[in-house]
Amino acid sequence: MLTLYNDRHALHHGQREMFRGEMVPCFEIPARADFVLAELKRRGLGAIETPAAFDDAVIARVHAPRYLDFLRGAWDEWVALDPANAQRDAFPSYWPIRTFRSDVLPASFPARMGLFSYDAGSPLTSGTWAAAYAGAGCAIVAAQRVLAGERAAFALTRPPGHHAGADFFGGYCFLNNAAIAAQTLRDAGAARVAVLDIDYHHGNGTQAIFYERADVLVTSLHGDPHTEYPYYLGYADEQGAGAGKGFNRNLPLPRGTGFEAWRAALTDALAGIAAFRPDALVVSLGLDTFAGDPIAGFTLQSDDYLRIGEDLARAGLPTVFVFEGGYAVAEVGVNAVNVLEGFAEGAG
Ligand code: 6XA
Ligand code: ZN
Repeated sequence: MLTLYNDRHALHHGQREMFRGEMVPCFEIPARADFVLAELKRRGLGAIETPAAFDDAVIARVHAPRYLDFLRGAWDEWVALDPANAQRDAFPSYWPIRTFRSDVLPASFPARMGLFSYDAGSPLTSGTWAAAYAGAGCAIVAAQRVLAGERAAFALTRPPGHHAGADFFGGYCFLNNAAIAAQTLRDAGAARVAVLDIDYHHGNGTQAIFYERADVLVTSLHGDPHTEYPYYLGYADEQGAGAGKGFNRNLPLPRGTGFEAWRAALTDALAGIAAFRPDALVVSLGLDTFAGDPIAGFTLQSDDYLRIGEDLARAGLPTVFVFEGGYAVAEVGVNAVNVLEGFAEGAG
């Protein structure tokens, strides 16, 4: 399988994140992608290419211009507040929760930091924009290559993307790579695109971006938001709105769910996707469903990921895989590549 990769991902390197009242070392680290890359090479799973140049117009079709302006300049504004900030990652401190205005763009950088985010767990670093932009490029080119005839392609990107909304970051995500891949497919002629999110966490950003659209079906399997991040979205009764009514599907599962029940939900998800008759599939490939994941609660084993790949291949669709979460760093390479290999073998 073709992989699109850019080593600029490593420019995003958060030091610490807020976790239950203390600053702890970041879980979302460059080594995650390094392990996946090394495993791809070790198993010789196909060509690994770095997009040279790409048309970035689709990014502004997914994300709001004022958010993109903010992200591009955020690090310089952070350092302009205090030169000592060059040594510290940027975090929001204030958020415009209910009753506050979000239509006004405050001049204050810390105020805009909160306007464009929803948690304190997502450090913004000197290289965040460069890494996220290069990652979006991998997603765009992966989608283009699939349209050009590849059966599947893998965008090996970080930071991840599925929590990022049209105008906010959070959950380690800044640009929504899966949404960007789906929009690329749509713009190039795919009439209907399905996004299937199999990360442990609900892809609230992807859901929100497509919530009122009937051309992109978003289906997500994830830990029940009653107890699991991102808590405030991802419930089964969220089925889309307006023209998008019926085109969003959430399958929350209790913490502790093992592969048998998880796979039954995947079968259910794939049946819904087949009924939608999409022209292409985007898979938000999170590996934090693994039993050994430090911040999640399902109990999948490494071999299970081969079966997942085989199940996905049976959908018979041109498929773009986009890397999302997965923090058992030593195993994330094997688990990710197991999905891709299972898919490649299943696709025959
Ligand atoms: C809160 C947990 C963020 C979850 C990130 C993730 N700091 N999302 O893996 O898929
Ligand atoms: Zn996750």
